[in-house]
Amino acid sequence: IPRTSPATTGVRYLSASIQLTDLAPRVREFVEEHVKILRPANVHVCDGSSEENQSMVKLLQDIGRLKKLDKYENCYLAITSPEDVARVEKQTYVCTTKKEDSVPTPAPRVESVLGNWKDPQEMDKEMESKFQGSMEGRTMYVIPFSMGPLGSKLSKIGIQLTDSEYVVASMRIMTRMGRGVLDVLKDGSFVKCVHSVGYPLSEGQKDAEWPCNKKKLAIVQYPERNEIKSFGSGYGGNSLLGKKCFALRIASTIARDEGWLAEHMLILGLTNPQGVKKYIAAAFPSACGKTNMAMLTPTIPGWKAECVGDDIAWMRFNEEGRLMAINPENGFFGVAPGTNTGSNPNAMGTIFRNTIFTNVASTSDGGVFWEGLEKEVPADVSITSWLGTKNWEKLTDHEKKEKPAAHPNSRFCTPTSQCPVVDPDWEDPRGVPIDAILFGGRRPRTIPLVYEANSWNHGVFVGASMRSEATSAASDFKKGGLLHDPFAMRPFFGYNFSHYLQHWLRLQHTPGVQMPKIFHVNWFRKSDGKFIWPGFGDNIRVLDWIFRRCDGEDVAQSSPLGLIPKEGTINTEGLGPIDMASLFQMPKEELREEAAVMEDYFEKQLSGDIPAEVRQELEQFKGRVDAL
Ligand code: GTP
Ligand code: SPV
Ligand code: MN
Repeated sequence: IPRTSPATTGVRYLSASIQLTDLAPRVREFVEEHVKILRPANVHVCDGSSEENQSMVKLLQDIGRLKKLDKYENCYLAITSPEDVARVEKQTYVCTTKKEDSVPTPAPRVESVLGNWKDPQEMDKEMESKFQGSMEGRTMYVIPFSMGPLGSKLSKIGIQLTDSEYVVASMRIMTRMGRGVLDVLKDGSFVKCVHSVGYPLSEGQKDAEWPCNKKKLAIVQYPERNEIKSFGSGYGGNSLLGKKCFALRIASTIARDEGWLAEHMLILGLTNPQGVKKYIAAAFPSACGKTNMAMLTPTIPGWKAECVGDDIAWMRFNEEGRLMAINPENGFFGVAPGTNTGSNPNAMGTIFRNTIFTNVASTSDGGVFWEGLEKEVPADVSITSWLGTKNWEKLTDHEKKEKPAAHPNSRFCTPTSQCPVVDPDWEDPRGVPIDAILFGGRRPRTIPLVYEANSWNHGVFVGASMRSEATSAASDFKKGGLLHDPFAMRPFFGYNFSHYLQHWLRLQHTPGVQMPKIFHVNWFRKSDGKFIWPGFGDNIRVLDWIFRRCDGEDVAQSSPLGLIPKEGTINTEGLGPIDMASLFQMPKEELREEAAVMEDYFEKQLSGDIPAEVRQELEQFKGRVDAL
């Protein structure tokens, strides 16, 4: 491997404990093949040791990409380019030989909103031209990582090549990474992940503060080959390839073929005052409350909530027919704004050690700040916004709204093991048994606080019909408008959504299985522009009702959408005045509109491929609305 002089590029090399010659043949071949294309100045195989991490973080500080936050223990701040702050759905592709394996066929003259397909060979050519020499003047890091506990039968291994030190340091938090993975892998097969920020350095060229390449962005999944190629972005879901690209897009395809589920879901353990424990999984779209619910602090005395995962669940039936879930991740990549001691004390108890913050504001006492922390920073500190505005605290309220201190999609990247309420079984290689699956989203009107699906088929229809207000987690949409986001998976399907529905419907026919109950929740109902429901820790009141439904208690009554709580069966003790009636109001005209929107969406997006069961559930829903 050619080594340019470190002095010419400013790049410093880390001492390597793993040599290329130590690698198993398949891994070595993958690396060497890409060295020829990417032409890095150096190659470093990550062993995952703390010494390696310390040098990596030192290097990141030397090149100015991380700033140490002196107020905390081993915490750092990264500020990205303002052009590289969220996932990019329009430039995200799934490439399969046949188009219909990736995306459903929409009705004539309708554009699909359920994923972008491209022919794999055509995409290979495009990507190869982007990748030619794209690591010149940089180090290529080789990251062996495991999604799921190392060695669990439910886990899968990937190897990511990257030219971003920020990615290496973040992957060390988000995944189990390093030498141990190579030992488990031996010469087995792995998901091949190639990532470049797309900003090569010629001799003597000064690096960008946050190298990226917006013009040539592409995030590409090849499910038939278990390969991922990502170019041009250093941000979260675009660059930490174990997360959305692997654990959702690639894994959902593997799961289809092997009869399990890879979902955008949190996993939470709940113990009631009688000491009975159940686990639930919940799918809410990006920035709609998964991390918060995963770490919930119950406001009803006697309840305990414990966190298994906050973003992704891999679920598979065991021999006893129980749906067992693992969290394939090792860290939280959580939304910072809104996090505070009131809303999420457990996140606050997690994030001030060994954490990388991205695009939050910093304070003059070496700390961090974001919207929601107003009451938790000392009065005399000055705040520098993520965009570099000094004395941000002195701006007018109007200016503060226009130019928030932290980017709305700013994040913390922190180890799961540090969570004060991490579940004792969160790394159990067998997973935890799931009793209920929740869907939800931001619905200011029409959709009640909670309802239960009438059956598994109805539950699949409920998941398919999900809509939610757009958030800052994806850069392609204006905040606020209602977007379809079936199963909270719209940006993450690795295969045709119509086939995905069939897969979900099929699961109930697996011999001897016990299906979880399905519910829909909505913490975001508004009146006069304000949330009606207090949310956060008070969501335990809804979970308590769900728990009782799982035990078969007679606390539900029918409604057009599904089973809703009988009057007085949601525990509101100690809540103060709350307009429960508004939370459950379902005006006939709004339900009609809801049904019409669903029908239009299915017909336009799935055209002739709407599964019969889903069509039937839609007709039944329309019938129930008409009968009102
Ligand atoms: P991703 O990491 O993007 O997948 O997001 P997420 O689903 O984990 O969302 P998260 O829990 O980070 O919440 C996003 C935003 O929703 C934050 O600003 C929270 O403060 C807010 N939020 C979460 N739960 C509630 C709730 O129960 N009520 C209200 N009103 N807001 C909430
Ligand atoms: C999401 O957008 O759902 C996230 C953040 O969890 S990212 O990793 O950027 O996809
Ligand atoms: Mn997410």
